[in-house]
Amino acid sequence: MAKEFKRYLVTSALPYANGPVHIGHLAGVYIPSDIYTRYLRRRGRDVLSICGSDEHGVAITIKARKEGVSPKEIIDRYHNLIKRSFERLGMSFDIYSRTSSPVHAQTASDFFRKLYAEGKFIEKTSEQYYDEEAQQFLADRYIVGTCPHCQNEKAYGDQCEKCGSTLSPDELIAPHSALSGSPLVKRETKHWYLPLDKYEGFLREWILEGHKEWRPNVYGQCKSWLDLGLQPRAVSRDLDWGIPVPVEGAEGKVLYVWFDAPIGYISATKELTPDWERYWKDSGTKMVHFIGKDNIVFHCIVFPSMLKAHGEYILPENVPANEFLNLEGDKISTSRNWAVWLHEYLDEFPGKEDVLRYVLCANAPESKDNDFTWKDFQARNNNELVAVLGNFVNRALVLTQKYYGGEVPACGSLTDYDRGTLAELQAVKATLEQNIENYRFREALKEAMNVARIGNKYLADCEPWKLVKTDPERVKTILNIALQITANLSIVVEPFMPFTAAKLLAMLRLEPLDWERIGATDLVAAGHRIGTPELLFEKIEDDVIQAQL
Ligand code: B3M
Ligand code: ZN
Repeated sequence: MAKEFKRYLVTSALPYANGPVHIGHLAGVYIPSDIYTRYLRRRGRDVLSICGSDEHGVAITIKARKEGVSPKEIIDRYHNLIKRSFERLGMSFDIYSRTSSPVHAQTASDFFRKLYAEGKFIEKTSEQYYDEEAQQFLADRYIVGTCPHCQNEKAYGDQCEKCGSTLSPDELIAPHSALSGSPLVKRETKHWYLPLDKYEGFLREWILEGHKEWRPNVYGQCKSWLDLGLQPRAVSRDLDWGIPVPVEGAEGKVLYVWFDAPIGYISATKELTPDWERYWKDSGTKMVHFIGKDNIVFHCIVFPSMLKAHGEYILPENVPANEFLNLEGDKISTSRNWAVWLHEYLDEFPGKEDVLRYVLCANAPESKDNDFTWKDFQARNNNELVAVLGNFVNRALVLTQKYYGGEVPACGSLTDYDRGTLAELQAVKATLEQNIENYRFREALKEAMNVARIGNKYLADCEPWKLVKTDPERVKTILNIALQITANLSIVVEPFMPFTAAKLLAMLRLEPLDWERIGATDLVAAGHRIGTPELLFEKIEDDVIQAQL
């Protein structure tokens, strides 16, 4: 029996404030997260959606160095760009914060101090890579070398972007400095380590026994990590950009960005509500982390171990990580500027926010890497959004305007065909809910669009535009049913395409309808006057796609 939860805490991976958001981030993390959150709200659940910019880490200082500006300038530029472009896309976070905020510094420092005071860390002096030319220790992205798994020569000291595997600098082949290119020397330095090996038993029990329902790609990665055996992991770095390690003898050291960033979920919740502890510490909360597959180890192994070590916090109930989205058959890459940037899309395709939300959900890499192509974007817009959803709604509204001056006609006696259509409509709700509750958003979107398919088929089969001469009474029933189906669409599409849902309600001149009313056939009362029909979607022509290519 599924556990009953009193409230929901939905977190979305905090994008690095070192560049814009692209369609890979959206398909992997943010569209699924927003669908889930909007759905929970429509069902009247108590839900908080948390996000914000991840503003520490060497990805930012490398970018600042490359541009000859301060890291502060980089994070302010990209934090604002990302926040604004999420808003324009209709991402409905309850808060979009940032890890350079004072509340976060305090929260992360307190978290570290508690673990430190309770002896949860190992303090160890070791030899770390040092760049004598740049006069600084190197960590993570400051070290580049060849990935031992996939021979990618641009692998970083902490992660290989090509195959997604997590690395340590010693694993890299021919490591050298990303700053000066010079070979590396080793120098002694002290750091604090979280002994992940001590949490193997807990993680085996919690994940491998307790969460067999997690997505196979997530469960599988956790299992292979645990089977490989966990090592202590450094939670501090010799860097000057980040949160200072808040203990004696830690001058010049900051918290490792992957220790600090997940705590950003907690600090953002604190900024959002004084009630934050009810969400983070009460077992009645269902916490779900939306991330990409390269973040699985941090959200399923490292952060849960930190939370367990701290002792006061709940653990995530699910981590539905998506795989990667490629662009035109090639991996999306910020550094190679091979991406569709969200802010550029929004500028070039005004009014087409929902087209992007639709296509990225329909093609989401939920169980395997997937490809975004402009041809497919055009095809889905033209053959699904325009030809099915747009076409059906337009006919229902235009014919109501044309035959009844916009007044909803009364529904007469139903034929068997009508009853069959309405039965199909009534079957949507349960399937739609089941798919969303189980993070199957592609399937859920198909089910929502099924309502448009039902409506489109109904009108095509009944052909009211022919019948109106011979049997006007029958046409009233047909159009009344078509309008009820249109009203149903305004509910079911909202999590996926909020702008379209708003347009539908405006054209029907209705207030937002309750989720529980999906399948009802009395949503639009006879005699109600609808508004002026407008096209929900317009065809995208080849030349527009050519320009993108
Ligand atoms: N800043 C984003 C990434 O790895 C990383 C997520 C942090 S979530 C706490 O692409
Ligand atoms: Zn690799």
